[in-house]
Amino acid sequence: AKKVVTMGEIMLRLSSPGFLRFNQSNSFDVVYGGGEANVAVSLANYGLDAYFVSKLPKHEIGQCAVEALRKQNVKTDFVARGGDRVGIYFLETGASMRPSKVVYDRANSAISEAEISDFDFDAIFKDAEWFHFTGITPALGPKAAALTEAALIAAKKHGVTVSVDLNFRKKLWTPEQAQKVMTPLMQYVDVCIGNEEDAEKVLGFKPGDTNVEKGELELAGYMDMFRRMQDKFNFKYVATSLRESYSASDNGWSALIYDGNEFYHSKKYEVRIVDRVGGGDSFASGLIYGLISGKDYKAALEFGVAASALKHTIFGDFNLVTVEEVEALVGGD
Ligand code: KDG
Repeated sequence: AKKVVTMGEIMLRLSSPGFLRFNQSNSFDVVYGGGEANVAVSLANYGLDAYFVSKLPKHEIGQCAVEALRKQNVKTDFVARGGDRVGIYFLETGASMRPSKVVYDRANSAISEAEISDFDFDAIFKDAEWFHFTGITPALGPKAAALTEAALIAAKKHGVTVSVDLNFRKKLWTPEQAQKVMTPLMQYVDVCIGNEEDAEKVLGFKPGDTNVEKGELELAGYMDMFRRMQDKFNFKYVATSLRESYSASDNGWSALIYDGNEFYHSKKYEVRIVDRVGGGDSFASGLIYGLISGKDYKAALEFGVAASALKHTIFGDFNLVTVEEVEALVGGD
């Protein structure tokens, strides 16, 4: 199978059960997740040789995180072991007009303190076809930013295609910091994925003014923004998933891609949300899978948006769906 690589932080996710508020809850549901780990899990579930690169402590909780990946057939050969902390994130799931809440407890996690010398990037990228990273890892601190750049340089040396999910995380850094660190990394990127907020905060791009009411899809504005992004960075593709309403229970869910010449807007799904965390990651992984497996970019986008629509129905960060299940949704009316 084709070799794909993602790099980042996998965290312990502790969520209050059901829709309990944090201060009502006497227990937490335990799963593991993190933007790039979620993508690795999806790609492994689609049958690719998906390697996750990270660093995790040698203790039992670090081991649990490794096993959570292995259980999904993610290859953990390049997970360095050491350091003291597994990052944690607490999740209070929102409902209706009450938004979800996330509290991070991830400072000084093993991956945020990892050294470039913890990894053999020549071995990691040997015979690899694809490398995916996100704007979360460089936000963990200067060491993680340097590690990301080292990985990108190595990936390009090995002729690997690179995708980024810009993934702005306001609790980790400011837009100014994000732009300073992320802009120079765009020279290594072939496929850029990011919504309106990400493009603005991470790269300083805003959708054009389109006079469309807030809450509706501002497609023309996105198109204008994608054109300018592609112009500046020469991406092969720019893509985003699009959420049409801001209510927490019902959402129109579609996606848009630009190939430097033409735009394509996917079919739209009405999703009822069980767990939206990882929705963007499942879109990125579906798009990557589609492109890697030789679909044209429109079909790859349809695969990505269908995969992501399914994710909304699945508890936890990981999108536990097969290629057949996604294809069945793509093929349906
Ligand atoms: O995309 C999902 C992520 O937001 C979630 O897994 C947690 O990685 C995470 C982060 O840093 O926010």
